[in-house]
Amino acid sequence: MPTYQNIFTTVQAVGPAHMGPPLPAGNSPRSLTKTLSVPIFGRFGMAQIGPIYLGPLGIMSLIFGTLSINIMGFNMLAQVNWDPVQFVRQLFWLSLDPPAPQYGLSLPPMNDGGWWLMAGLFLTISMLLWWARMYTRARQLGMGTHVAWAFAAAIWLFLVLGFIRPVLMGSWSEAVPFGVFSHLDWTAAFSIRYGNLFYNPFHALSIVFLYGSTLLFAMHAGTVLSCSRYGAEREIEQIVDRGTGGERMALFWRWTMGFNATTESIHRWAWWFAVLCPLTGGIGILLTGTVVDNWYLWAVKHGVAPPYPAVFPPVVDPATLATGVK
Ligand code: 07D
Repeated sequence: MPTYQNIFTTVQAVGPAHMGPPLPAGNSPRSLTKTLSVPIFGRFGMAQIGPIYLGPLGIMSLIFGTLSINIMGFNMLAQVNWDPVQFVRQLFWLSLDPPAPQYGLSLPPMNDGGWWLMAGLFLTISMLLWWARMYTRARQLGMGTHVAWAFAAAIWLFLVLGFIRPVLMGSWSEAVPFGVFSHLDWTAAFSIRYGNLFYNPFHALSIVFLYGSTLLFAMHAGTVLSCSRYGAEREIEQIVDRGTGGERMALFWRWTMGFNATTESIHRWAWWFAVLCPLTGGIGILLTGTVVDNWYLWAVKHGVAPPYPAVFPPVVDPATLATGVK
Protein backbone atom coordinates (compact mmCIF):
# COMPACT_ATOMS: atom_id res chain seq x y z
CA MET A 1 0.00 0.00 0.00
CA PRO A 2 1.67 3.28 -1.05
CA THR A 3 2.03 5.72 1.82
CA TYR A 4 2.33 8.83 -0.31
CA GLN A 5 -0.54 10.11 -2.45
CA ASN A 6 -1.44 13.24 -4.35
CA ILE A 7 -4.29 14.00 -6.75
CA PHE A 8 -2.39 12.34 -9.59
CA THR A 9 -1.34 9.21 -7.73
CA THR A 10 -4.43 8.65 -5.62
CA VAL A 11 -5.05 5.00 -4.82
CA GLN A 12 -8.63 4.27 -5.69
CA ALA A 13 -10.10 1.47 -3.66
CA VAL A 14 -13.00 0.01 -5.62
CA GLY A 15 -15.72 -1.80 -3.73
CA PRO A 16 -19.48 -1.86 -3.31
CA ALA A 17 -20.98 1.65 -3.52
CA HIS A 18 -21.43 3.42 -0.17
CA MET A 19 -25.06 4.50 0.12
CA GLY A 20 -24.71 6.59 3.28
CA PRO A 21 -26.48 6.01 6.59
CA PRO A 22 -30.22 5.33 6.65
CA LEU A 23 -32.25 8.53 7.03
CA PRO A 24 -34.84 9.18 9.76
CA ALA A 25 -38.56 8.95 9.02
CA GLY A 26 -40.04 11.78 6.96
CA ASN A 27 -37.17 11.91 4.47
CA SER A 28 -37.58 11.23 0.77
CA PRO A 29 -35.79 8.24 -0.70
CA ARG A 30 -32.48 9.11 -2.34
CA SER A 31 -32.44 9.52 -6.12
CA LEU A 32 -29.93 8.11 -8.60
CA THR A 33 -29.43 5.04 -6.43
CA LYS A 34 -27.74 3.24 -9.32
CA THR A 35 -24.36 4.78 -8.57
CA LEU A 36 -21.54 5.32 -11.03
CA SER A 37 -17.84 4.91 -10.40
CA VAL A 38 -15.85 7.38 -12.52
CA PRO A 39 -12.06 6.93 -12.09
CA ILE A 40 -11.24 10.42 -13.42
CA PHE A 41 -13.38 11.92 -10.63
CA GLY A 42 -11.51 9.68 -8.23
CA ARG A 43 -8.35 11.61 -9.12
CA PHE A 44 -9.79 14.81 -7.70
CA GLY A 45 -12.18 13.54 -5.02
CA MET A 46 -14.30 10.44 -4.74
CA ALA A 47 -14.95 8.25 -7.75
CA GLN A 48 -18.47 7.37 -6.58
CA ILE A 49 -21.21 9.49 -8.15
CA GLY A 50 -24.56 9.31 -6.37
CA PRO A 51 -26.85 8.66 -4.71
CA ILE A 52 -28.11 12.22 -4.56
CA TYR A 53 -30.83 13.46 -2.22
CA LEU A 54 -33.33 15.62 -4.09
CA GLY A 55 -36.41 15.94 -1.85
CA PRO A 56 -39.11 18.62 -2.17
CA LEU A 57 -36.79 21.54 -1.29
CA GLY A 58 -34.22 20.48 -3.89
CA ILE A 59 -36.82 19.95 -6.60
CA MET A 60 -38.56 23.29 -5.90
CA SER A 61 -35.24 25.12 -5.80
CA LEU A 62 -34.20 23.65 -9.15
CA ILE A 63 -37.58 24.51 -10.69
CA PHE A 64 -37.42 28.17 -9.56
CA GLY A 65 -33.74 28.46 -10.53
CA THR A 66 -34.44 27.02 -13.98
CA LEU A 67 -37.41 29.36 -14.45
CA SER A 68 -35.28 32.34 -13.45
CA ILE A 69 -32.41 31.50 -15.79
CA ASN A 70 -34.91 30.80 -18.60
CA ILE A 71 -36.49 34.23 -18.12
CA MET A 72 -33.02 35.79 -18.36
CA GLY A 73 -32.05 33.67 -21.37
CA PHE A 74 -35.25 34.17 -23.37
CA ASN A 75 -35.20 37.93 -22.75
CA MET A 76 -31.65 38.00 -24.08
CA LEU A 77 -32.66 35.82 -27.04
CA ALA A 78 -35.49 38.27 -27.81
CA GLN A 79 -32.96 41.11 -27.75
CA VAL A 80 -31.07 39.50 -30.67
CA ASN A 81 -34.28 38.84 -32.59
CA TRP A 82 -34.34 35.13 -31.59
CA ASP A 83 -31.13 34.49 -33.56
CA PRO A 84 -29.25 31.70 -31.73
CA VAL A 85 -25.94 32.55 -33.43
CA GLN A 86 -26.11 36.18 -32.32
CA PHE A 87 -27.23 34.99 -28.87
CA VAL A 88 -23.98 33.06 -28.50
CA ARG A 89 -21.82 35.79 -30.10
CA GLN A 90 -23.26 38.60 -27.99
CA LEU A 91 -23.99 36.64 -24.83
CA PHE A 92 -21.51 38.52 -22.63
CA TRP A 93 -22.97 41.88 -23.73
CA LEU A 94 -26.66 40.90 -23.38
CA SER A 95 -28.50 41.96 -20.25
CA LEU A 96 -31.85 41.80 -18.47
CA ASP A 97 -32.09 45.19 -16.77
CA PRO A 98 -34.10 46.37 -13.75
CA PRO A 99 -36.90 48.93 -14.31
CA ALA A 100 -36.07 52.60 -14.99
CA PRO A 101 -36.07 55.01 -11.99
CA GLN A 102 -39.53 56.48 -12.74
CA TYR A 103 -41.17 53.17 -11.78
CA GLY A 104 -39.83 53.40 -8.21
CA LEU A 105 -40.87 50.23 -6.37
CA SER A 106 -44.05 49.76 -8.42
CA LEU A 107 -44.73 46.84 -10.76
CA PRO A 108 -43.41 47.90 -14.19
CA PRO A 109 -44.62 46.58 -17.57
CA MET A 110 -43.02 43.20 -18.39
CA ASN A 111 -40.74 44.58 -21.10
CA ASP A 112 -39.72 47.56 -18.99
CA GLY A 113 -38.24 45.69 -16.05
CA GLY A 114 -41.12 43.35 -15.17
CA TRP A 115 -39.18 40.33 -16.42
CA TRP A 116 -36.19 41.47 -14.35
CA LEU A 117 -38.39 41.62 -11.26
CA MET A 118 -39.81 38.16 -11.90
CA ALA A 119 -36.38 36.64 -12.62
CA GLY A 120 -35.05 38.21 -9.41
CA LEU A 121 -37.97 36.94 -7.35
CA PHE A 122 -37.60 33.38 -8.69
CA LEU A 123 -33.81 33.45 -8.21
CA THR A 124 -34.29 34.58 -4.61
CA ILE A 125 -36.88 31.85 -3.95
CA SER A 126 -34.55 29.28 -5.49
CA MET A 127 -31.63 30.51 -3.36
CA LEU A 128 -33.66 30.44 -0.12
CA LEU A 129 -35.01 26.95 -0.87
CA TRP A 130 -31.45 25.73 -1.53
CA TRP A 131 -30.42 27.26 1.80
CA ALA A 132 -33.24 25.37 3.57
CA ARG A 133 -32.13 22.19 1.79
CA MET A 134 -28.55 22.62 3.04
CA TYR A 135 -29.82 23.28 6.56
CA THR A 136 -32.17 20.28 6.71
CA ARG A 137 -29.71 17.87 5.04
CA ALA A 138 -27.08 18.82 7.63
CA ARG A 139 -29.55 18.31 10.48
CA GLN A 140 -30.66 14.94 9.14
CA LEU A 141 -27.03 13.79 9.11
CA GLY A 142 -26.58 14.95 12.70
CA MET A 143 -24.17 17.67 11.55
CA GLY A 144 -23.86 21.29 12.63
CA THR A 145 -25.29 23.87 10.26
CA HIS A 146 -22.08 25.84 9.62
CA VAL A 147 -22.22 25.47 5.84
CA ALA A 148 -25.79 26.76 5.70
CA TRP A 149 -24.89 29.81 7.79
CA ALA A 150 -21.87 30.57 5.65
CA PHE A 151 -24.13 30.36 2.59
CA ALA A 152 -26.55 32.69 4.41
CA ALA A 153 -23.78 35.30 4.59
CA ALA A 154 -23.48 35.21 0.78
CA ILE A 155 -27.26 35.37 0.44
CA TRP A 156 -27.20 38.43 2.72
CA LEU A 157 -24.95 40.31 0.26
CA PHE A 158 -27.05 39.08 -2.67
CA LEU A 159 -30.23 40.36 -0.97
CA VAL A 160 -28.65 43.68 0.01
CA LEU A 161 -27.55 44.30 -3.59
CA GLY A 162 -30.77 43.21 -5.28
CA PHE A 163 -33.52 43.76 -2.72
CA ILE A 164 -32.85 45.45 0.64
CA ARG A 165 -30.89 48.49 -0.60
CA PRO A 166 -33.19 49.12 -3.62
CA VAL A 167 -36.18 49.03 -1.24
CA LEU A 168 -34.46 51.51 1.13
CA MET A 169 -33.62 53.74 -1.85
CA GLY A 170 -37.20 53.48 -3.06
CA SER A 171 -36.43 52.16 -6.53
CA TRP A 172 -35.82 48.81 -8.24
CA SER A 173 -33.59 50.73 -10.66
CA GLU A 174 -30.90 50.73 -7.95
CA ALA A 175 -30.50 46.96 -8.26
CA VAL A 176 -27.97 44.96 -10.25
CA PRO A 177 -28.81 43.87 -13.83
CA PHE A 178 -28.57 40.21 -14.91
CA GLY A 179 -25.80 40.05 -17.48
CA VAL A 180 -22.10 39.30 -17.64
CA PHE A 181 -20.66 42.68 -18.64
CA SER A 182 -23.70 44.69 -17.53
CA HIS A 183 -23.25 43.66 -13.89
CA LEU A 184 -19.56 44.57 -14.11
CA ASP A 185 -20.51 47.97 -15.59
CA TRP A 186 -23.04 48.39 -12.79
CA THR A 187 -20.30 47.73 -10.23
CA ALA A 188 -17.96 50.33 -11.74
CA ALA A 189 -20.77 52.89 -12.13
CA PHE A 190 -21.88 52.31 -8.53
CA SER A 191 -18.37 52.97 -7.28
CA ILE A 192 -18.02 56.20 -9.31
CA ARG A 193 -21.52 57.43 -8.42
CA TYR A 194 -20.78 57.18 -4.71
CA GLY A 195 -17.31 58.73 -4.75
CA ASN A 196 -15.06 55.64 -5.16
CA LEU A 197 -15.87 52.53 -3.17
CA PHE A 198 -12.22 52.17 -2.13
CA TYR A 199 -12.93 54.87 0.48
CA ASN A 200 -15.82 52.80 1.90
CA PRO A 201 -14.29 51.22 5.03
CA PHE A 202 -16.60 48.21 4.80
CA HIS A 203 -15.46 47.57 1.22
CA ALA A 204 -11.89 47.69 2.57
CA LEU A 205 -12.83 45.31 5.39
CA SER A 206 -14.52 42.98 2.94
CA ILE A 207 -11.33 42.89 0.84
CA VAL A 208 -9.31 42.13 3.98
CA PHE A 209 -11.45 39.06 4.57
CA LEU A 210 -11.45 38.12 0.86
CA TYR A 211 -7.66 38.25 0.60
CA GLY A 212 -7.28 36.98 4.16
CA SER A 213 -9.37 33.93 3.28
CA THR A 214 -7.08 33.02 0.39
CA LEU A 215 -4.02 33.52 2.58
CA LEU A 216 -5.44 31.35 5.36
CA PHE A 217 -6.55 28.74 2.85
CA ALA A 218 -3.06 28.59 1.33
CA MET A 219 -1.44 28.39 4.79
CA HIS A 220 -3.82 25.69 6.00
CA ALA A 221 -3.76 23.60 2.81
CA GLY A 222 0.02 23.95 2.52
CA THR A 223 0.52 22.95 6.14
CA VAL A 224 -1.67 19.85 5.98
CA LEU A 225 -0.30 18.71 2.61
CA SER A 226 3.27 19.20 3.81
CA CYS A 227 2.58 16.67 6.55
CA SER A 228 0.38 14.29 4.56
CA ARG A 229 3.35 11.86 4.56
CA TYR A 230 2.66 11.59 8.32
CA GLY A 231 -1.07 11.18 7.79
CA ALA A 232 -1.79 14.77 8.89
CA GLU A 233 -5.07 14.90 7.00
CA ARG A 234 -6.46 12.45 9.58
CA GLU A 235 -6.69 15.51 11.77
CA ILE A 236 -8.62 14.34 14.79
CA GLU A 237 -6.49 11.26 15.57
CA GLN A 238 -3.40 13.39 15.10
CA ILE A 239 -4.30 15.99 17.72
CA VAL A 240 -3.86 13.66 20.67
CA ASP A 241 -0.60 11.89 19.74
CA ARG A 242 2.99 13.05 19.98
CA GLY A 243 5.34 13.18 17.01
CA THR A 244 2.54 13.14 14.50
CA GLY A 245 2.07 15.30 11.43
CA GLY A 246 -0.41 17.23 13.55
CA GLU A 247 2.22 18.10 16.12
CA ARG A 248 4.76 19.03 13.45
CA MET A 249 2.23 21.38 11.84
CA ALA A 250 1.70 23.17 15.14
CA LEU A 251 5.44 23.34 15.83
CA PHE A 252 6.15 24.66 12.34
CA TRP A 253 3.97 27.70 12.86
CA ARG A 254 5.02 28.23 16.48
CA TRP A 255 8.64 28.19 15.36
CA THR A 256 8.14 30.45 12.32
CA MET A 257 5.71 33.01 13.76
CA GLY A 258 5.49 32.25 17.46
CA PHE A 259 1.81 31.29 17.39
CA ASN A 260 -0.12 28.38 16.04
CA ALA A 261 -3.77 27.68 15.44
CA THR A 262 -5.02 24.23 16.34
CA THR A 263 -6.39 21.77 13.82
CA GLU A 264 -9.83 22.72 15.11
CA SER A 265 -9.40 26.46 15.46
CA ILE A 266 -7.88 26.94 11.99
CA HIS A 267 -11.25 25.95 10.56
CA ARG A 268 -12.98 28.49 12.78
CA TRP A 269 -10.53 31.13 11.50
CA ALA A 270 -11.30 30.08 7.92
CA TRP A 271 -15.06 30.03 8.48
CA TRP A 272 -15.12 33.49 10.05
CA PHE A 273 -12.84 35.03 7.42
CA ALA A 274 -15.00 33.63 4.62
CA VAL A 275 -18.28 34.64 6.27
CA LEU A 276 -17.11 38.13 7.21
CA CYS A 277 -16.26 38.92 3.57
CA PRO A 278 -19.88 39.16 2.33
CA LEU A 279 -21.15 40.16 5.79
CA THR A 280 -19.05 43.34 5.98
CA GLY A 281 -19.53 43.88 2.24
CA GLY A 282 -23.30 43.88 2.67
CA ILE A 283 -23.04 46.49 5.43
CA GLY A 284 -20.92 48.67 3.12
CA ILE A 285 -23.42 48.47 0.28
CA LEU A 286 -26.35 49.08 2.64
CA LEU A 287 -24.75 52.33 3.85
CA THR A 288 -24.04 53.57 0.32
CA GLY A 289 -26.55 56.15 -0.91
CA THR A 290 -28.63 55.66 2.23
CA VAL A 291 -26.28 57.04 4.90
CA VAL A 292 -23.23 58.12 2.89
CA ASP A 293 -23.50 59.74 -0.53
CA ASN A 294 -19.82 60.18 -1.38
CA TRP A 295 -17.19 57.95 0.20
CA TYR A 296 -14.26 60.16 -0.85
CA LEU A 297 -15.74 63.22 0.85
CA TRP A 298 -16.65 61.03 3.83
CA ALA A 299 -13.01 59.92 4.06
CA VAL A 300 -11.72 63.51 3.83
CA LYS A 301 -14.19 64.63 6.50
CA HIS A 302 -13.03 61.89 8.87
CA GLY A 303 -9.32 62.43 8.22
CA VAL A 304 -8.95 59.10 6.41
CA ALA A 305 -7.98 60.61 3.05
CA PRO A 306 -6.19 63.90 2.44
CA PRO A 307 -8.09 66.60 0.57
CA TYR A 308 -6.84 67.48 -2.88
CA PRO A 309 -4.10 70.13 -2.68
CA ALA A 310 -5.28 73.75 -2.88
CA VAL A 311 -3.87 74.11 -6.42
CA PHE A 312 -6.99 72.37 -7.67
CA PRO A 313 -10.45 73.95 -7.45
CA PRO A 314 -12.32 72.75 -4.34
CA VAL A 315 -13.96 69.36 -4.65
CA VAL A 316 -17.73 69.37 -4.49
CA ASP A 317 -20.03 66.41 -4.45
CA PRO A 318 -21.13 66.09 -8.11
CA ALA A 319 -24.50 64.86 -6.91
CA THR A 320 -25.20 68.30 -5.40
CA LEU A 321 -24.63 70.11 -8.72
CA ALA A 322 -27.74 71.11 -10.66
CA THR A 323 -26.56 69.48 -13.88
CA GLY A 324 -29.58 67.31 -14.28
CA VAL A 325 -27.27 64.28 -14.32
CA LYS A 326 -27.18 62.27 -11.16
C1 07D B 1 -21.49 38.83 -5.11
C2 07D B 1 -22.98 37.83 -3.41
C3 07D B 1 -23.47 36.49 -3.06
C4 07D B 1 -23.80 35.64 -4.20
C5 07D B 1 -24.74 34.66 -4.19
C6 07D B 1 -24.91 33.87 -5.41
C7 07D B 1 -26.34 33.81 -8.64
C8 07D B 1 -26.27 32.75 -9.68
C9 07D B 1 -26.71 32.15 -11.94
C10 07D B 1 -27.75 33.58 -13.65
C11 07D B 1 -19.05 37.57 -3.84
C12 07D B 1 -25.98 34.41 -6.29
C13 07D B 1 -26.04 33.46 -7.45
C14 07D B 1 -26.72 35.20 -8.97
C15 07D B 1 -27.11 33.04 -10.86
C16 07D B 1 -26.95 32.40 -13.21
C17 07D B 1 -26.40 31.48 -14.23
C18 07D B 1 -20.47 37.43 -3.34
C19 07D B 1 -21.57 37.96 -3.92
C20 07D B 1 -25.58 34.32 -3.01
N1 07D B 1 -13.09 45.34 -5.10
N2 07D B 1 -16.99 46.26 -5.16
C21 07D B 1 -16.67 43.74 -3.33
C22 07D B 1 -12.51 44.24 -4.55
C23 07D B 1 -13.56 47.93 -6.70
C24 07D B 1 -17.71 47.22 -5.87
C25 07D B 1 -16.51 42.51 -2.55
C26 07D B 1 -11.12 44.22 -4.88
C27 07D B 1 -13.68 49.24 -7.36
C28 07D B 1 -19.12 47.04 -5.60
C29 07D B 1 -15.05 42.34 -2.44
C30 07D B 1 -10.86 45.36 -5.64
C31 07D B 1 -15.07 49.27 -7.73
C32 07D B 1 -19.17 45.96 -4.71
C33 07D B 1 -14.48 43.29 -3.40
C34 07D B 1 -12.13 46.06 -5.78
C35 07D B 1 -15.71 48.29 -6.86
C36 07D B 1 -17.88 45.50 -4.49
C37 07D B 1 -17.36 41.35 -2.89
C38 07D B 1 -9.60 45.80 -6.26
C39 07D B 1 -15.47 49.32 -9.14
C40 07D B 1 -20.06 45.12 -3.99
C41 07D B 1 -17.26 40.24 -1.86
C42 07D B 1 -8.29 45.17 -5.94
C43 07D B 1 -15.08 48.10 -9.86
C44 07D B 1 -19.23 44.13 -3.19
C45 07D B 1 -18.86 46.35 -0.24
C46 07D B 1 -17.89 38.93 -2.24
C47 07D B 1 -19.31 44.54 -1.74
C48 07D B 1 -17.82 44.38 -3.64
C49 07D B 1 -13.15 43.29 -3.74
C50 07D B 1 -12.34 47.27 -6.43
C51 07D B 1 -17.09 48.18 -6.70
C52 07D B 1 -14.38 42.24 -1.16
C53 07D B 1 -10.21 43.14 -4.42
C54 07D B 1 -13.12 50.34 -6.62
C55 07D B 1 -20.20 47.89 -6.11
N3 07D B 1 -15.45 44.16 -3.84
N4 07D B 1 -14.75 47.46 -6.32
O1 07D B 1 -17.93 38.02 -1.46
O2 07D B 1 -19.71 43.84 -0.87
O3 07D B 1 -18.48 38.80 -3.47
O4 07D B 1 -18.88 45.82 -1.51
O5 07D B 1 -9.56 46.72 -7.04
O6 07D B 1 -21.28 45.17 -3.97
MG1 07D B 1 -15.02 45.88 -4.98
